[in-house]
Amino acid sequence: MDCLFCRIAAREIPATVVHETDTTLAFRDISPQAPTHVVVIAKRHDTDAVALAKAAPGVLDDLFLTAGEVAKAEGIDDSGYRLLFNTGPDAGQTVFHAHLHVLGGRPLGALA
Ligand code: IU
Repeated sequence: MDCLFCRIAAREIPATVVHETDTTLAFRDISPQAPTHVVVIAKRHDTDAVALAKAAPGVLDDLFLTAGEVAKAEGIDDSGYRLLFNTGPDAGQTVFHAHLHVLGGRPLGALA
């Protein structure tokens, strides 16, 4: 298995897990860009969010539901937070396994 996030999902590589469901795993990003920066991955492997939407749309829903649970647990559901999928190299996607960034805990400003 050469996919980093598959290996995290299999607990072969350590991560600071903050939430887990049957289909998703949420852990703290190792290079946080905001006070809260959690990555929500699907346990199944698809290269990006659109591929996941085509193959298993219910699991894409699960990513959002997990993100909402994370935001609530982090105390940022009232102040607001950003949900972000980087899709492809020009967007800065570096791990080609569908994942949703949850960013918050400070004003995030406009997107570039
Ligand atoms: P991206 O959307 O593919 O750029 O997001 C990948 C994220 O995974 C990025 O923010 C990394 O800091 C993060 N990450 C991680 O949390 N743990 C790791 O072991 C590795 C990357 I490698």
